[in-house]
Amino acid sequence: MGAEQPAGPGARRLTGDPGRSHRMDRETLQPQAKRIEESYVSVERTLVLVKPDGVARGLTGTILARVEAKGYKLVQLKLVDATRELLERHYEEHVGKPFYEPLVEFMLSGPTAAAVFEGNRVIEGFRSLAGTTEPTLAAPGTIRGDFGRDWGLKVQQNLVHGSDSPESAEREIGIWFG
Ligand code: IDP
Ligand code: MG
Repeated sequence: MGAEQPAGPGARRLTGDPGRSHRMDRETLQPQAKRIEESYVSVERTLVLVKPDGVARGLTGTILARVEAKGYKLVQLKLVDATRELLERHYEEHVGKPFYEPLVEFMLSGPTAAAVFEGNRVIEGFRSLAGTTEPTLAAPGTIRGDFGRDWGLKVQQNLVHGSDSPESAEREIGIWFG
């Protein structure tokens, strides 16, 4: 983990770099690449959801662009019509809270864009980009602060979800992409 992937075959064709010499370069450079890789701390992954309000408002691209512009790497992406069963697994920590059922209903109200982003400290980095849970109080400059507001509903429609720990990230990525 930690090393960037080489550009895809299309990029290689554009530069006219033949596949054979590319392979030789990789073999020659491998020991050095391995040393560089070992000098990095482990790369994290996080689950990012653009919730149904973000998708319905046409903000999916804008939101994902902010995460990419920050420098995190998009590694998986799909549009999902979440089922109740999936949402009950995803939000199991909130079972019994007053906003739980409205939250599940909200997440069932339309498609969600599910993405996995990768990068050092991406979990806290994304949550910082997202802003605090309540969009009224989220700082301007954050996703929730710039695009969210209180709509007077039982659940806060706050555009995005981001995993809150490496353990939740792996669990949630398994739920949405497993
Ligand atoms: P987070 O998304 O900022 O991590 P969580 O506490 O994990 O916040 O809550 C999950 C989601 O449930 C929130 O994003 C929000 O949509 C909703 N929510 C959380 N707390 C409340 C609340 O007190 N009132 C209404 N909705 C809430
Ligand atoms: Mg949470």
